Amino acid sequence: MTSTPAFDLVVRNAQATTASDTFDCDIGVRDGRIVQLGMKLAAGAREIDAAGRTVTPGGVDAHCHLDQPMPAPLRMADDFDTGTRSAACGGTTTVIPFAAQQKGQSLRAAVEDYRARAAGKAHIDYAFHLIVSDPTPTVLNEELPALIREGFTSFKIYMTYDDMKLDDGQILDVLAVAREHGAMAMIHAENADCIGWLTRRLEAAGRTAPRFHAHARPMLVEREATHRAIALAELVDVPILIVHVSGREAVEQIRWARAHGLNVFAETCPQYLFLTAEDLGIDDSYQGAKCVCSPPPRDKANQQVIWDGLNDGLFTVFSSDHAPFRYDAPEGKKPGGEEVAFRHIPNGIPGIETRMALLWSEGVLAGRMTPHRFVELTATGPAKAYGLHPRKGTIAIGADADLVIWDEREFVLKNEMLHHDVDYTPYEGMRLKAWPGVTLARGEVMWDGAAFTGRTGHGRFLPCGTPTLLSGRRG
Ligand code: DUC
Ligand code: ZN
Ligand code: ZN
Repeated sequence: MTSTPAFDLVVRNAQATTASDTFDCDIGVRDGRIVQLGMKLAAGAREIDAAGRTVTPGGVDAHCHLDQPMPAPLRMADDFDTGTRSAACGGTTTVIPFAAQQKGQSLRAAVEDYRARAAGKAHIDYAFHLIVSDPTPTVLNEELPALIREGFTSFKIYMTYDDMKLDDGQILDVLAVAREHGAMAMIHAENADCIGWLTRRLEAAGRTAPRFHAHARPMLVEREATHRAIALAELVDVPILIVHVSGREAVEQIRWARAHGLNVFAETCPQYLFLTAEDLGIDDSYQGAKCVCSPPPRDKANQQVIWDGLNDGLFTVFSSDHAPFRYDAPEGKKPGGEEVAFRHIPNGIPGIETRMALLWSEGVLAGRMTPHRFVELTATGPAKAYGLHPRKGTIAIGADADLVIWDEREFVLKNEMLHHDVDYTPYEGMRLKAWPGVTLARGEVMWDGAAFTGRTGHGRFLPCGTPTLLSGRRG
């Protein structure tokens, strides 16, 4: 007589690593969830032997841009199909991209449009942050509170970009809604007027090559805006999360805020560990457009400041800020087919697939970071920051069976290995020491170490709860 297997899947002999512990166990999965952790579990319908390998929670990429509507001729290269395929092949099992409100558009319409873009396409689970660019009384009093109740519990505010930025009064209004309704406010902190002024001066001097993007956005403009964002949050008495922190001057502001007892959280991204302003060009070559992002990468000393902040708890979240624009394309870094002045180059770089391996390889395996800190930054922290924990971001009974089994092997990274729809990676030629050997999303194999094995439509929309980080004292 054959008996029904006790589990749909058992991952055997895992060296399971969470944000706090490492333990040897078998992981029993049923209906997409972890139902048992123990030694010598009964048989599963499918079994994967992880002997000798570390198993971490699947990554939660809490800042990525997929199929976000762009002004013509620009277009993002990755939609929910290619973007989540790429994420899964790199060990990420949850993404949180942005439903972006255009000025004049209702927030509800932006969410409905974005839900339609995602529907049936995602391979892994996804939630949405909102981008609030037009905080009308209806948005503030009706739409935002209702959307927060429906599971859109985080939103991003921009202090720069003409089509997105809010002035200080508007920011105060939006932060007050976050306070009243228990949402996490994410802030893009750069001073728009300083950037505009510097850009005009650079252009007047004929300095329009991609590398001057970094000259138009020195650390001072990030420092000033970070300081102002902290002051505005203090006034409203609400926690905030400063996104894509690039270096020392912003870090100092956040440390100051923390030292004064304010709940100021922070995120950083791979580009601030592995790129410098020199990657935007040491001459006027247009190739530097590949690394145009905001804030721009800084220098080696600032990379070390970011490593220190990752290790000492300054940062809660390590995201990709994947912004997929093709290099050699009229809808990408060469708008309309032209090599344009830096102010017209779409901001952002691809990185949804490389985020986890870069930090595992250069952080954990290079001895710069503990595996627990890696898990905290890539999975547990973002899940807590955005109301997805403990379903996402950990290895525990009841959590979704989102797992990465790591393979240690040396190789040279090439864009042709990746699964996004972008024609380059900024990390081309980097020597890495590891890559996910298997990615499981709710118990299904998405990546087997050689090929994408996921299923279109496997990914489900996740309504977010109140961010766990907000349950403590207020700022
Ligand atoms: N900066 C952003 O703020 N968003 C997308 C990409 C970028 O570089
Ligand atoms: Zn931003
Ligand atoms: Zn972004």
